Amino acid sequence: MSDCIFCKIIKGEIPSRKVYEDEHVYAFHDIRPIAKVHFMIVPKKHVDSLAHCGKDDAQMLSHIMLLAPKLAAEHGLEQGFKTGINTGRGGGQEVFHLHVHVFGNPL
Ligand code: DGP
Repeated sequence: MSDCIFCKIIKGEIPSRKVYEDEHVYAFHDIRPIAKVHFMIVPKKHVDSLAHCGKDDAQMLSHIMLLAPKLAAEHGLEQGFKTGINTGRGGGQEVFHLHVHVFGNPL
């Protein structure tokens, strides 16, 4: 989507602090962190939200969820972390490109 801020970040058109990248996902630090470590894992394919995912997205979703503990541990959160997926205006979603927040404070 041409006017999507996360699509622009994925394409490198807007700078970000990269955490991880592969063929399917891009992860980067949140610009407004709510913990010492706070990054988001984002599918490269534009999907508005979790509520817009279908069966075809199952592999992408599991890939993101399995990456979360790995990337969290690599960022000092091996003792634990929180995840969050804000969905829709009622769920407090601000950026309408699916993303999983991973955040926490290293012990
Ligand atoms: P939400 O849609 O409410 O789940 O959260 C969107 C998050 O995206 C919010 O915590 C702030 C972050 N954010 C918004 N714009 C940018 C940006 O341009 N760069 C980065 N790194 N983060 C952003």
